[in-house]
Amino acid sequence: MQLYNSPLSPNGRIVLLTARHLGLELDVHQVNAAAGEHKTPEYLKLNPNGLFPVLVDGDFKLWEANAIAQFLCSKVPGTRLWPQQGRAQADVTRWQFWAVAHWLPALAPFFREHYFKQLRRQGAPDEAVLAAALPQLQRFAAVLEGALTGRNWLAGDSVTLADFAVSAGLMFLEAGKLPLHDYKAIMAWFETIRALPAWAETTPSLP
Ligand SMILES: N[C@@H](CCC(=O)N[C@@H](CS)C(=O)NCC(=O)O)C(=O)O
Repeated sequence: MQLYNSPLSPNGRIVLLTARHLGLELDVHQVNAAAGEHKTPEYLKLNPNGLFPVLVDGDFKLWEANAIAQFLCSKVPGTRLWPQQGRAQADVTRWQFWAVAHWLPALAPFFREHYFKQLRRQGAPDEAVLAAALPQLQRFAAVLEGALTGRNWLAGDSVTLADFAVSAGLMFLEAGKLPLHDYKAIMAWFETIRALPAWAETTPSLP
């Protein structure tokens, strides 16, 4: 299977974490985003959205990171990353949707302003953007903090795709100056995630 990705993509990180945890080898093609490779007609045949990650498995092209993560789990029957029982599976799915709908959009202004702007030499962080983004981040961080209080994992009693979907954006905890350090349960959980071999082995060296 081929994965089209960028090492700086939190969504791509979900796929890399999943593959590594499952012990699946992916042939990773690094998309040259700076050159606009993901907007070329050839790439748009893989993903008409012009985004990464994309998985190619024979004649099957799959985009959306969490769908890819679920698909990878289907290659490893019995994996606890993606439980098959109704409620347990729905619990994991709930966090995957939450991460896409609420969590990553709440984090993104912070890593855009503090990290990507600097990388692209686009000037200083816009304090007005950061101030406007803070209430949403606090709103959803409180939800996550509540869910993790007294628990090691987001869903069930072992690591699942829920943990990967929600933690991936925290790859920019320091570089994006994410204001999450006062959330003790989130920080404790993230330390546990960081200690997983899959996390360490998929950590890019940030330019
Ligand atoms: N919901 C999609 C989001 C994909 C996405 O937004 N990818 C970003 C990287 S994290 C991207 O391709 N950015 C390049 C661009 O916007 O041109 C997924 O989960 O795969």
